[in-house]
Amino acid sequence: MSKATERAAPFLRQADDFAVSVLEGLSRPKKSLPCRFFYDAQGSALFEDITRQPEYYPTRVEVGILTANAMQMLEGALGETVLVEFGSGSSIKTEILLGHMRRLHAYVPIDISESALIDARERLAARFSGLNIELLLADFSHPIELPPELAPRPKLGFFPGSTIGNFVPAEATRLLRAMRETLSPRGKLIIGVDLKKDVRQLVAAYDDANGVTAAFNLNLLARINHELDGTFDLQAFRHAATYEPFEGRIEMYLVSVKDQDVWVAGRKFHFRAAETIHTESAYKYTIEEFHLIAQAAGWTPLRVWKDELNLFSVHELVA
Ligand code: AVI
Repeated sequence: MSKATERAAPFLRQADDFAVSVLEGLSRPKKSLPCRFFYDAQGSALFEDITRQPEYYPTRVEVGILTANAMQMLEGALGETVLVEFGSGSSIKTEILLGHMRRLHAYVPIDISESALIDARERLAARFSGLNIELLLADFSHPIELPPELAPRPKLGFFPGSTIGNFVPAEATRLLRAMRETLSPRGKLIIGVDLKKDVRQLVAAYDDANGVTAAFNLNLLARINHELDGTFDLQAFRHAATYEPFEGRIEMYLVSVKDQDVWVAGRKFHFRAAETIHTESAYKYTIEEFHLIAQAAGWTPLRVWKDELNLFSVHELVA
């Protein structure tokens, strides 16, 4: 077992968690599946592909904001800081910050995918020679104990991508509180948050013309088929994305195109024609709405950076 795996062992129950969550979610009167299970190898590749679709503005716009403002974002963090990234994945956006950090003590990417962590370390080590990279295999939704030698140093958290939007506001608050705990004392967080905007633009971002988001959504059923002995016919479900203005969120669904039975892990589930499985919510915030959530989690919001079209925001929060 690697050093990273050892540290994270208590958090790594993905396999059991998947079976229990799927059976529980499909047994509800309104069927649902948690979006955290989108990201098997195929799902992660499809997500990367989504970020390259013309309609999916968040990645492109956030990269632009980070590139234009990285120096400012890092003001006051140029000392012996520890950069902690939550759900680091491929660490692509981190390179923008790392390019501007001269006296970084260590970079700590946190992710539940050991292969993503190892790949990212390889790429970053090649580009930033001498960079101290401490992989942390863990679920960032709980407070995480950093290695003791790093804990007392000033810490800069990084949580890009508007992943915070995939949590309902109460969970988002809990998550931000856990991050504050992980980063304390002397913590600061740079976090990407997608903004409310024209409904057509929002829906298009989650229902691209090339059908990549549809394939990403349907891959969840393929994953259930492979890992839980499921019998989902992927042709018998279609992808749907809607914007709920009252909740301020995109909702993604898989819609049964006919009356059908599906078996999962030896249990039978019935789907009526047009019955839905809710697979993801993506909350969109105004600056003020996000400030309230951050404050409820004990953070003090400071600066905010946006693009010219007000599509996306990057916030600076201090503990
Ligand atoms: C990872 N997360 C921020 C993406 C989002 O925009 O909510 C996931 C996604 N789902 C469909 N497209 C992208």
